[in-house]
Amino acid sequence: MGVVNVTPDSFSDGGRYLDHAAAVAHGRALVAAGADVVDVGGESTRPGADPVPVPDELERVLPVVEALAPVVRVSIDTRKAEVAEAAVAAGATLVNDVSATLHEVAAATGAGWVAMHMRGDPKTMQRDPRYADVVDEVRTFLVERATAAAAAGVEEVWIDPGIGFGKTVAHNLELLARLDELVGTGLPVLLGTSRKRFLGVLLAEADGTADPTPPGDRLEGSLATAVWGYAAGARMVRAHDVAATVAAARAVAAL
Ligand code: PMM
Repeated sequence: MGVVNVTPDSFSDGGRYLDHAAAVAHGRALVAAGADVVDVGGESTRPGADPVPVPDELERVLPVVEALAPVVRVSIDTRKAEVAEAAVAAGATLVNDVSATLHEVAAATGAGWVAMHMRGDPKTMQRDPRYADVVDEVRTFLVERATAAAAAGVEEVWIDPGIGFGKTVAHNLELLARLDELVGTGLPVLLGTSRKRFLGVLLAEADGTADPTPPGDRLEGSLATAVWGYAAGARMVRAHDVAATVAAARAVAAL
């Protein structure tokens, strides 16, 4: 799953694809690089981000969804029912839902659905997140959400641990180390580690630097965790660096 953020403020590519033509060209480039799905989002979910009003989000994403849907499977990355509905009407066939609340939209439209785990909302989620057992809590939540979606009639349900969404570096590492417990639910797992901050922290530690390595320099960590995820049984990885991730995924598949 390649990422097209039509936002001014996403942490790794904010502002680059706010222009529709640039976003569509980027989506096409991701397809050429091997993406099976292109995930279009119009609201940044980086920690501390402000919500975007529905009309603005629609204006950002709909032309991009429309242009890419004939070329590739499009998922819509949103927390809003109105945006998910309109994007599916424009050709998206997967609702990538970081709020894990939109299964009714997927049921009503026939789209697939990704339930991602997040603690709180992007504005507050990184304020001292705590769990008794992060993997148990995330798994229990996702299985409950997936069961509700299946009962509502959604035929394609993915689960995603939501790396970086209300989690410390240690929580993220524990979720990755025990990813097999999510895979063991039998539900297909989507994993998004690409360029995330915990990788910046790990890479900086490895370099002996105090500040996290910047998002554009986190490729090695992104690839290492994508390979780790595929090896543990994740079925899809959400990535910014698609060509490298596809090459790595092919190597894992050969094994
Ligand atoms: N991460 C981001 C946005 N959407 N969706 C899913 N399903 N999983 C993720 O891990 C995820 C997501 C944040 O990254 P971005 O700002 O680069 O899009």
